[in-house]
Amino acid sequence: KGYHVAVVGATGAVGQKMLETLEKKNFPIEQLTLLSSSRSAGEKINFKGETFTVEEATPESFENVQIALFSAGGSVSKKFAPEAVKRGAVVIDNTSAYRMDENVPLVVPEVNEEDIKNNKGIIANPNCSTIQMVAALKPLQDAFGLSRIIVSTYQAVSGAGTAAVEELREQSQDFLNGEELTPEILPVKNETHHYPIAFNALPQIDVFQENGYTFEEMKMINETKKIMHAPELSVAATCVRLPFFTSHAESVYVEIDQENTSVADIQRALNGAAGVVLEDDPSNQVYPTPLSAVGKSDVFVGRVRKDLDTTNGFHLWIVSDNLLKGAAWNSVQIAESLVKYNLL
Ligand code: 11C
Repeated sequence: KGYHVAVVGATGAVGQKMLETLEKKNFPIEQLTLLSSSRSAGEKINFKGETFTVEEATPESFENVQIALFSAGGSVSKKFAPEAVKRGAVVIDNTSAYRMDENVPLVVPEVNEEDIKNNKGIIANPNCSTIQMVAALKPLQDAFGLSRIIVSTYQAVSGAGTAAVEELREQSQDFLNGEELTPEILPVKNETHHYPIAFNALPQIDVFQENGYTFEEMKMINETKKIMHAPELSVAATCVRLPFFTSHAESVYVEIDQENTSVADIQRALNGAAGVVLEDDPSNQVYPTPLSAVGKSDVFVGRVRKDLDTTNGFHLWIVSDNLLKGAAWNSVQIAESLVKYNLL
């Protein structure tokens, strides 16, 4: 027995990874509907050896759909998610449109899987940089309690979409050829100023908010508190775009509630935790990197160190494929949880 699954934004970077992940994890699908904006309608996509034609999304596209995976931008989710829900589908939304809505569970299955039981038709998939951080920190929250997080990110261009990936590719060649650079996409497509990403670092991901933080930074702050059920947790973030294609890396400082905890205690809590792989052996230069995480579903943690000036602070390095655990895989995991709890 399988389900009628719709993928909205099927031709985008995340949509394609969603289809790859559904296929790879052998999610039970009886019928597949691939949807997009009018721009990409008509494109052909192969799934499990069968060719599907992408259709333009309309409200009627969701008739009889049981699970709708959305990844086509917030405005598409705002327009069509309620239409899908009205027709009986459960929406798993990979945009920021509904994440902070109190009627919408925001879910990373390793952290708060049971929250899906409270869904009213829409379940939100968090921002990629948030997902990998909370997945790695959940075992520490459970074992020791968490009071503070300070994170700096090193984020791949694929987080900004396929146009940003192309911009990095072309700009890198132009830079090495000594040609003049004409940035048009990064840091934010619709902003006034654009800066080169090739051989550079851009301390802006998404638009600035009134408090001086970017929207990406505020997502990490607000989503983390919601997912971890920890409104009192202190969270600060600095989000930076770097010139590599896939996987986000994060330098994270955490303060735990217990004193006298050792690096070995932290490593023990992380080792074997669901979805987390410890790669931490400085004596053999073992630690994760963005390239070593590409194509993998897990969240990798290395460089665990005790802070030298506090009694309860630790530093960690967290890396994961932003298109998989950060987006497609987490969404498919939520779909698996819906099946597991018989919520369809
Ligand atoms: C980036 N984290 O790397 C963003 C992309 O809210 O789902 C994910 C945007 C989102 O630019």
